[in-house]
Amino acid sequence: MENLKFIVLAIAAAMIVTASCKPRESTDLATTGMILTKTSIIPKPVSVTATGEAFSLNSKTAIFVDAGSDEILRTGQYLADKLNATTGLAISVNEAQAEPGKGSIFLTLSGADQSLGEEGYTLDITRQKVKLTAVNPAGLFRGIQTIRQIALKDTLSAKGLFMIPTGTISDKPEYSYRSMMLDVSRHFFGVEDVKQVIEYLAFYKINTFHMHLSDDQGWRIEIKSWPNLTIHGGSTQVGGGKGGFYTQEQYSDIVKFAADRYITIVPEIDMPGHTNAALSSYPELNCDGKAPDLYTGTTVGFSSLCTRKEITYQFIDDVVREICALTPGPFFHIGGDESNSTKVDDYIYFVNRVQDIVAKYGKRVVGWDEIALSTLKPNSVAQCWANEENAKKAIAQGAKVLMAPAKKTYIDMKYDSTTHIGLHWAAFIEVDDNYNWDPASYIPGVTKDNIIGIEAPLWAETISTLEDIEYLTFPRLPGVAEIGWTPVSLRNWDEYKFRLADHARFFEEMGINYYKSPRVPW
Ligand code: IFG
Repeated sequence: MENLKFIVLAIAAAMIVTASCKPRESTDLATTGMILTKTSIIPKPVSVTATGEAFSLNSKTAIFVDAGSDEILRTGQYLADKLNATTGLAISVNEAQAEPGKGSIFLTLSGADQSLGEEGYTLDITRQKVKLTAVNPAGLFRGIQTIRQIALKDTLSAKGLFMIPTGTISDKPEYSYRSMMLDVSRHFFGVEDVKQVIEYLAFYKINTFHMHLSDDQGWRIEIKSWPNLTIHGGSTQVGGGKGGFYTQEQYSDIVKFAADRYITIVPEIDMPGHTNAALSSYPELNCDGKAPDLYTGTTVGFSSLCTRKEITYQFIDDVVREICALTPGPFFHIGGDESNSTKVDDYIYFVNRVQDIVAKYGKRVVGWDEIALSTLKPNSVAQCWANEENAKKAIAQGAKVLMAPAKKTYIDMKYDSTTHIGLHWAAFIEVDDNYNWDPASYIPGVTKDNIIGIEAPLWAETISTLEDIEYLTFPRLPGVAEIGWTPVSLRNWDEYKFRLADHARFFEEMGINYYKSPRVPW
């Protein structure tokens, strides 16, 4: 009897959603008729064609994946776990022996549109089934985030029915490097907090997580050949708290957690400036052989490694070697910012040598834009944060630029003068300020071809908890994700703000402590 009742209910639900079968161009999927389920996908997909019906996600739904791939099976399980957590259903994951039938969600690499590239995907939703096709498992994972954003609770959910509006989505990113940085030096954040941040990044199709692992106030990654870096250099933080650090095992755990979400870790060892924690750990690293005290303030620019001492380069070689051995991603970030206590010639000499060390361990150099003063390796990346001339110097040398202009992307900036945490030396950055710009036209002479991507740095002078991270990160991060993913021709604040307002449901479902900006029509 239960079964019959369920079937009648499911048919009724599908009938209610009258089919306006004429496909119509739409920025989102939406059903028509009695139940209006409109989706608000962020980042906005490149192409969405709605057909106005609904796929009923319910207790009969099953996920099928290409057979024979543990990686795709794991990706399917990720989707099942997320949908089951949201819906309370118990959706199973199965290896498809043939094309799955009615009521299935099918993840497959066969028949993919190759033009969608590494992370692109196609989502075909009919009343009968949902088919997610991609060239790579990474594309399947990005498409899964779209499914998560359109499988919405609605009036029928109490009865275990979730209507996914039908249509076709074809999607791929504008930029290949879409990133957030977390400063874990000024204040240390443990593995669980870092994993939670990575989980948020996955939901918005961000694919890179830059960890600022060392600075004046703390060294946060165990280096076995220089143990005092963490024993001493990791023992405090801004304000004098107990600090902390990641063992190499914990760092590897973070790297794997990120990789399972197709997110690349970019480790940063900031040098030659921002190095008081290292200098305090080893007297021999200092030009005068004397180790300074640990530092728990927030001024910058006072420290420098001793650029003309050979032991400095032995130290860097050991550090870079050990971290690169734990980092599968292609990038190593050498910092290079605010080396105000390093003579320019010494700085240039230093950065040239450090680039050779990073290249020796098979990684591409990333550095803050000042590194453009040196002779950049052809495949290096200058992270534009403060000096537009440096960005031009970098591209003149054939390097790429990672756009992170402080006035637009620094999410440690206060939203406005009333924000209880954050800084405002660059600007107050409200949600619309953070969204309303185009990396490809921000600096005259720096065009889309010069730009590898975009990053939102979160510096930690004034934050010390996951709630603080969430408050400054949301709701600005979704906008940064959209700038990195969606063609600028499809972006418009007056349309985006309504989609962002609809994402409050996700922030609340995920327990995110977000800032309810007055600029957003929540
Ligand atoms: N600039 C410093 C950071 C941090 C930041 C706070 C860069 C590259 C100001 N360097 O941004 O260490 O102090 O907003």
